[in-house]
Amino acid sequence: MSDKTIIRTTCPRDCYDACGIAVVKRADGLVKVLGDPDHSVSRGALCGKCAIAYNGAWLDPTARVTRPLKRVGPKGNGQFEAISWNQATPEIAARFKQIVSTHGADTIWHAHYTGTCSLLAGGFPQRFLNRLGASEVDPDSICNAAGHAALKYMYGASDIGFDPRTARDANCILVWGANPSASAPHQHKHWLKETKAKTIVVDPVRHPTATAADLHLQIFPGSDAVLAFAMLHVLRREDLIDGAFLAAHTVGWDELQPVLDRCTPDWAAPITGLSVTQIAEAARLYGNGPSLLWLGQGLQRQPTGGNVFRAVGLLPAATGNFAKPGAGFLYLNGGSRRGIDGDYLEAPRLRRGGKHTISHMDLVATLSDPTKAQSLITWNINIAASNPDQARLQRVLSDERLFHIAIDPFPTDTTDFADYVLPAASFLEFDDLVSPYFHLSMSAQVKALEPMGDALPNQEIFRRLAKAMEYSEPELFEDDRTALDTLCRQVGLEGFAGLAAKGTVDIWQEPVPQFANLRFPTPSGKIEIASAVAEADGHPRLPQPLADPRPQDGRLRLLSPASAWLMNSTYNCDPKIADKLGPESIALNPTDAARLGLLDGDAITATNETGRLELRAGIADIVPAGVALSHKSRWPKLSAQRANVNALNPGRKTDMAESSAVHSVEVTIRKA
Ligand SMILES: Nc1nc2c(c(=O)[nH]1)N[C@H]1C(S)=C(S)[C@@H](COP(=O)(O)OP(=O)(O)OC[C@H]3O[C@@H](n4cnc5c(=O)[nH]c(N)nc54)[C@H](O)[C@@H]3O)O[C@H]1N2
Ligand SMILES: Nc1nc2c(c(=O)[nH]1)N[C@H]1C(S)=C(S)[C@@H](COP(=O)(O)OP(=O)(O)OC[C@H]3O[C@@H](n4cnc5c(=O)[nH]c(N)nc54)[C@H](O)[C@@H]3O)O[C@H]1N2
Ligand code: SF4
Ligand SMILES: [Mo]
Repeated sequence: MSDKTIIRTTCPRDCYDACGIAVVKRADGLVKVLGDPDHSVSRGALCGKCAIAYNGAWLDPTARVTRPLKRVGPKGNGQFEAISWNQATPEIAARFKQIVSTHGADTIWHAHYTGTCSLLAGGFPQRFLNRLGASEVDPDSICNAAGHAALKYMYGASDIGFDPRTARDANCILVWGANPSASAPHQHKHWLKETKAKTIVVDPVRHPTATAADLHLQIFPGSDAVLAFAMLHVLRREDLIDGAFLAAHTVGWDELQPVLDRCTPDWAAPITGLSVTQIAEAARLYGNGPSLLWLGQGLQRQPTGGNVFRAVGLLPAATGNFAKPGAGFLYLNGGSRRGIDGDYLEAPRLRRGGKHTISHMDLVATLSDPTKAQSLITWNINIAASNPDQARLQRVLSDERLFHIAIDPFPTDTTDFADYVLPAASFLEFDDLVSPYFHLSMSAQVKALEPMGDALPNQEIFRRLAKAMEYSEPELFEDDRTALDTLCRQVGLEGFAGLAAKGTVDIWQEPVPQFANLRFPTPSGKIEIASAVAEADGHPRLPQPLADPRPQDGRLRLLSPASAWLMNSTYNCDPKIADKLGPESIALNPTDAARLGLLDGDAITATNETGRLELRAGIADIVPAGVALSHKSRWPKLSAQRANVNALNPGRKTDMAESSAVHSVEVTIRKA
């Protein structure tokens, strides 16, 4: 008998990669979490952060929440006593029942997002929350809702992307406002390296993917619509437009012509901070298709992020980059495209009344109003680290009046504020399914270890809450295996056991062309360059060649995108990850540093009307003059200031879908 077993599973983080994992368990109890050598994405190596944290904090009972906890100290202090599930769920249910009868179920809010993107642990809890009648903080409003809204106006869908395998057929890959080197490490390392296509990156930050590209356009943030219009101007001038495609499959191209006439590269260059030559070169490379366009989520976190997406989204329409190999755009590939039935998973029919929803940008105001909010359930989320207006959020979470349940595998800043903390099992500890949002595949998350202590998967926690509430609808109690088999059948697989044996399967044998039948799910069935629906919603009929005004009075525009060593705020509690991160820093252009009299390593204070943060200056020309960079979402409680970069984020909304415009934050920097 072998002295080790290997269990194949999948990483369910909110990551483009969805790596295959091999968990090696030795007879002496030693566990190693490694990249699956046979998996087409991971190819034997996890990313740096997971290689550390999955073998560190995730396996360390002292780093985890392992028992249900009840608060004994003031909110925010993280003082709890361990209790049993048999005590926790009836006490929570009694309080929920009281709130429902006195204030209404809609004063119970729940916020959830990226903790795990596996289907059951990410979706099944909605069955209970629907039955309860709880109100929801719109998850996408902290991340990518503006881009979804814009693409729906134009293409009718935002979750149908190109099939990444078709990169072999592309002549050009344009990565616009995404940073695969951090947010999709294996696409950076393999997918982009192995293509014969010319690669272009449009990003204010010279990150490793930008450095490796054939052409990097280091654009000033918030001016992307101007660049897109100038590229279209060049494409039209040089006869690289697909007129037949435009005539057959789009509406509104004609209306755009007078605008395009004036959008010359000469006009765009000073606004974007790019040269005329760079703009023309990008247009020519993209025009020499077939071309792929990767629309990053960072790109739309701008005050006019919806407009930016409509403007950049014109490029594949004008060049006919659809329905053929090597062509298309990708924002993300959603589950429904594979046949996953979201209504089955989340059972919205269990809701009796209407559903109240707010944007994350309105969370602080809503929680501050007792007529609107009596209770908060946070699961799969760490709002005290990830959300804007951090100081005010911490204050409202400190209010004894707000009955707060937090569910997490780790003791985060958010769980510190809760009345009850419920221990979530980690992805290594239960079966589930992963529907990757880059590749068109399906993967099994397979239980490799027993849950730590009393921890339970989210879905089981909500089953227990449903029982304590004395609910009786069978959907609330459906077991994991039945649900997993049902979901597998929806995507054409026999069942979970078969998928688990394989790990990952491609849904289609060959790459599927994007919008293969050239019918777009818009009202006209065509790509709506001019959109009456957008107009009816109060937006311009056409995309606009707009740019944000540059910061005034010496202020800098502060970008806070994904860090290569964190997954949002997750992993920060692992000491080895904390070492990799080092002191919280801010990258400044040498011109700005000289103007401010700063040397590399100086302590600085960043301030604005929302807050202040002490940081260490890192001087490098990876950002243009006028722009600063500090990566998102450290654990506030690990710093003396009890704050991270979101202390400076006012929670400004985008033009569409009330989403986060976090990359529009402006700060004044001074030597501390
Ligand atoms: N300044 C700034 N802020 C940002 C952004 C930015 O670009 N700049 N980006 C925004 C974006 S894009 C997003 S998506 C949000 C993300 O924000 P969040 O969704 O809050 O992401 P995390 O901070 O990682 O918190 C996820 C929590 O879920 C927990 N978790 C992991 N697995 C499980 C599980 O199985 N069950 C349960 N119950 N919990 C689990 C983790 O331990 C972690 O505490 O942050 C936003 N915040
Ligand atoms: N390692 C790691 N991976 C992650 C995450 C993480 O926190 N860490 N988070 C996950 C989540 S929730 C998400 S949503 C994705 C996000 O992953 P991405 O889609 O890559 O988004 P961001 O990291 O926010 O930003 C990407 C790039 O947008 C650039 N950018 C900012 N403003 C502008 C602008 O005005 N114009 C242009 N052209 N570019 C701009 C930033 O400089 C940054 O390099 O990553 C996921 N993967
Ligand atoms: S976070 Fe992404 S890159 Fe890292 S192991 Fe998970 S799927 Fe792979
Ligand atoms: Mo996100």
